[in-house]
Amino acid sequence: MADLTLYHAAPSRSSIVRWMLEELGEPYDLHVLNLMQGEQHAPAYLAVNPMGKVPALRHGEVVVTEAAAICTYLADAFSGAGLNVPVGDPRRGVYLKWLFFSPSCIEAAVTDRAFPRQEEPRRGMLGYGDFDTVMKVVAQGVEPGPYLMGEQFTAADVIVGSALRWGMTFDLLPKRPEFVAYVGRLEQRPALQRAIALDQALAAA
Ligand SMILES: N[C@@H](CCC(=O)N[C@@H](CS)C(=O)NCC(=O)O)C(=O)O
Repeated sequence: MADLTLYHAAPSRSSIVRWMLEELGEPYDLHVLNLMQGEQHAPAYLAVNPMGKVPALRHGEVVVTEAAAICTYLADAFSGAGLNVPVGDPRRGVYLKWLFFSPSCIEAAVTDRAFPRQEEPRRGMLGYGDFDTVMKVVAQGVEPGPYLMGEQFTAADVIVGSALRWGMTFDLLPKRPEFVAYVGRLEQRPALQRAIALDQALAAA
């Protein structure tokens, strides 16, 4: 039994964490939930994640939920893999910005566009401001490449890259050339290719 257990459904946001685990190369167990059958709302799982959502990660006695938090945690806990920017390094500020930017700005902007509100909220009241500004900021972030932190691939690429891959797959965000080039670079990574293949096999089983 591995020290790490991913509560998972394929494909879903827990696929982001599966990619991260494949990047780390650490052994992990899967606890697969059938979302269609509502297993995420069973009391046993609500004790793990009271939100009734995947992913959740158990590491020994520690339980972490929220994909971005899990990837941040894993990058720090297994820092030998070089996927974090450690405390004390001045680059950590930008690294954390991207880890938070994805769930708080990219995902919020994309889902608001997919499910429009009845009334247009004031820009100043929305944490992400507006969709076009979010896209422009991300494009500026990924354009220099190869990764968000330059030559170093980090957990921030797993998070932001997953949001861009998912968003473009479902036509929820524009296929800007900067996004296509960046996601193309990420898709060359053997760990992402492994995670995709493993999830496809799981979904087909
Ligand atoms: N904020 C969460 C969102 C997780 C989430 O929405 N997961 C979906 C799958 S992609 C889920 O578990 N849906 C099942 C449900 O809500 O019943 C994160 O980023 O980890």
